[in-house]
Amino acid sequence: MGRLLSIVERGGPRADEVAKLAHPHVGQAHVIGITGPPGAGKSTLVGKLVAEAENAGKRPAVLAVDPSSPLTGGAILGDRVRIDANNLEAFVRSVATRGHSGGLALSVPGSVRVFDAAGFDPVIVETVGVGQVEVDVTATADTTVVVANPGTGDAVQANKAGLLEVADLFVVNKSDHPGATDVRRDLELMLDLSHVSGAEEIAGGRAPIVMTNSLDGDGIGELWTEIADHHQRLIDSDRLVGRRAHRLQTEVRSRLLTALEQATDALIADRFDATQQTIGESAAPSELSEKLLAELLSPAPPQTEGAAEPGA
Ligand SMILES: Nc1nc2c(ncn2[C@@H]2O[C@H](COP(=O)(O)OP(=O)(O)O)[C@@H](O)[C@H]2O)c(=O)[nH]1
Ligand SMILES: [Mg+2]
Repeated sequence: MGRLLSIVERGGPRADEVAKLAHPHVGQAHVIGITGPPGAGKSTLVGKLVAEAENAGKRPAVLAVDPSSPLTGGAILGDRVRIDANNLEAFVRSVATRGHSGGLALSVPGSVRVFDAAGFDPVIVETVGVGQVEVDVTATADTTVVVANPGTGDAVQANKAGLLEVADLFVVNKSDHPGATDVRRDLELMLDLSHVSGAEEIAGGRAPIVMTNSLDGDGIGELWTEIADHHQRLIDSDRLVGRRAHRLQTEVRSRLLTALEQATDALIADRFDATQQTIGESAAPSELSEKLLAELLSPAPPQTEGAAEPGA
């Protein structure tokens, strides 16, 4: 598993090969996204959720997308196979966001695919909900849980980061802190005022809010039940299919954007100077980009091999 995930994280043709092999075997895993600001207690919460899933007879895997180093940061360290009392194995993989930039949008769905094909269920993806990439990644989960914690104006931050819209469930973690009920009230107010009910259309209601203490496990059972209920509602209402179609579309879009970016860089390196000479020194940026875009989008010239064929 570790080697497969490394291949996927590096990207390129070998990663595509792994994806092709895995693809026919996916679709069983419930993909759960856990997102929120650094320090909210996501990793601690995920640790407790893993235990809860194992107790329910599941075989969970965790992908922790952590901005700090995978070796030194966070509560979850490196690759680690946990063996619990029931002899079930949870696979934990942590990847740094550093040096990934666009690659993360490809490597995260790629890694989830490998876990899914290998029979892990649920697949829990922990991301820091700050950047657009992270929000995109999280939005591709079946069930998205947004974690807030007391004393940081988190409800407001979550609103700004666009996290209210993607949430299927809210967690106010660190319920042992005095400010926890205030955060809950802030969240309720903001959801009511913004007419955002979370990602799911709930008739006359909003996304559930669960209070947890990830240190002593208080509320984790309730959270697990809410997550399982959400999954069941997705299945019963046929919306799981729609979400997964959307996830596929998002991943293909990321691949196209990455390919276009690479092609653009190559074209600039090869053709910028020549194009400028053709148009003249006074070429405006709009003229240069128009000309280069035409080249970028024009069909590739016929292969010399094929062209030589008729005369041969
Ligand atoms: N008091 C309290 N501390 C918590 C709770 N959950 C996590 N923590 C602590 O908050 C800090 C950040 O936790 P971590 O899981 O690394 O947060 P992450 O950055 O969101 O993954 C750690 O020191 C945890 O021990 C909780 O429910 N109550
Ligand atoms: Mg963490």
